Amino acid sequence: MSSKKPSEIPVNGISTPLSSKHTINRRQFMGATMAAFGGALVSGIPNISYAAKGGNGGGGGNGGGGGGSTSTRNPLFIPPVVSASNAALQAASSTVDVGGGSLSTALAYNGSMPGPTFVASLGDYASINFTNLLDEDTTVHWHGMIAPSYQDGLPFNPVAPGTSRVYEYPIIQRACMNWYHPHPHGHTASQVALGLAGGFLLRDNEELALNLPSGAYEVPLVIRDVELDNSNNIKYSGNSSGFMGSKFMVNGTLQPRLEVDSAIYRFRVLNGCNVRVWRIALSSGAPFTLIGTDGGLLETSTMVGTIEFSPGERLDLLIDFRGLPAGTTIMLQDLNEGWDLLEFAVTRQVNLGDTLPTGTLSTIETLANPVVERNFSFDGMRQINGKTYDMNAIEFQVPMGQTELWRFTTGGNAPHPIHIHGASYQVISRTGGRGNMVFPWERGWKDTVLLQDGETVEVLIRFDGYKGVYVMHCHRLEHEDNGMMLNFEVI
Ligand SMILES: [Cu+2]
Repeated sequence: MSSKKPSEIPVNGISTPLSSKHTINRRQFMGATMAAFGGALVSGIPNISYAAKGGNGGGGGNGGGGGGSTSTRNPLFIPPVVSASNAALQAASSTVDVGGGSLSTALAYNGSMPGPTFVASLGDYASINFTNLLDEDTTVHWHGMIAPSYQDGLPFNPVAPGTSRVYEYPIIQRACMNWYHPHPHGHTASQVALGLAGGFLLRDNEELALNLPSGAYEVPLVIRDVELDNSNNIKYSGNSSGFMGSKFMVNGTLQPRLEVDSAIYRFRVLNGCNVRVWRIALSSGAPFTLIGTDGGLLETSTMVGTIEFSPGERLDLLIDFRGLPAGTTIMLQDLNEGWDLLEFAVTRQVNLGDTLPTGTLSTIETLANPVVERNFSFDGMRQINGKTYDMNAIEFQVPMGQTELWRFTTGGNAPHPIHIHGASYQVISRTGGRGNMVFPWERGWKDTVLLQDGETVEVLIRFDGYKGVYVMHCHRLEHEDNGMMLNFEVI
């Protein structure tokens, strides 16, 4: 599935070029274990069985759970992990394994869906040579990254079919999970829905010092809905309102299953849908331990039973499987649709002595005292403040280093996930709609926040990165393509 060398493909979870003693111990431990298990979770190695196609919700199953299980779910794909220094990335029509050897055509980065998980650390220099092998313009936007305007993959800097360019920028921000996806004006929704997206993990010393679960115990989860045609190929069937698939995938796998040890796992979660808002919970009733959001770690962890998050938003979650006997299964569920998104199957009891973090995770500067207020109304399905996107217009200018209050409202047609490029922001209030509150998963540094009907959301923002033109837009991708987007310039 991937053009990467097998050595770059982790058995399970996210390997990282940085390591602490603790990390190495865990990885060695897991490596030995996985060898004993025959590497059943190695993604991209189809567990060949084409029988029993067409289960509910996610489609085909193959009975390939391993370990004597009768599960009809498919091993969760883990995208290859690649250093962002001197990397190559291609977007092309590809054939991908959507679970248990069932093949689909899709658009993919480096033949992998999701694309490779890039990893870089604060102070590194990302350099990614991108080639567009699609038959239309695309860009690669590094969602959440603080990058110069020309490196940000903006719609006015398209990469034509058959051409290449290098995206390069220093990593100047704290540890977090960003992601990358196309951002060409008018074609973002279809390209993303057809498969183009990938994770991008940033590391720093503050995060490393916490000794959070790593290696096989840190797993990305890109959760999205999907539509398949009669030949099992991924298709795009959106309209100007949006795209809602009738099935779901986690990391490109239909009906996925992840075998876990009785240990604490760290999940790096992305809502990769065009439109859908997920409301996740565990079937066991156990809470998630939320440790981070879009822009990295929270100040302290929070236990939460359900989390609602919209396209583009990320969650850094710990799930505690300690003490659970082998044979235990727990579903990660979406309460909005009643879908069992991912089955966790405890297959092995271990005693790592791992504990949930207590106390301070991170110190976050609190933005305060805005000197300018700006109001943005997200109206209909294509307008901000009564205007559709004009690629050649700069709607306003923002001085570097100035704290501002931006207020989002909507006249309807939500969900509108509001995403700003070029800086992270802090959500300070919500009124109306779901209530007068900022949810626990909206704390810390954010770059995307959900605006539902009837809501007004206020954020404080300060641009400290680069001068230049950036965009703000609705991350309901069809709304974005329709023109619910604007340019502004940091001066
Ligand atoms: Cu919208």
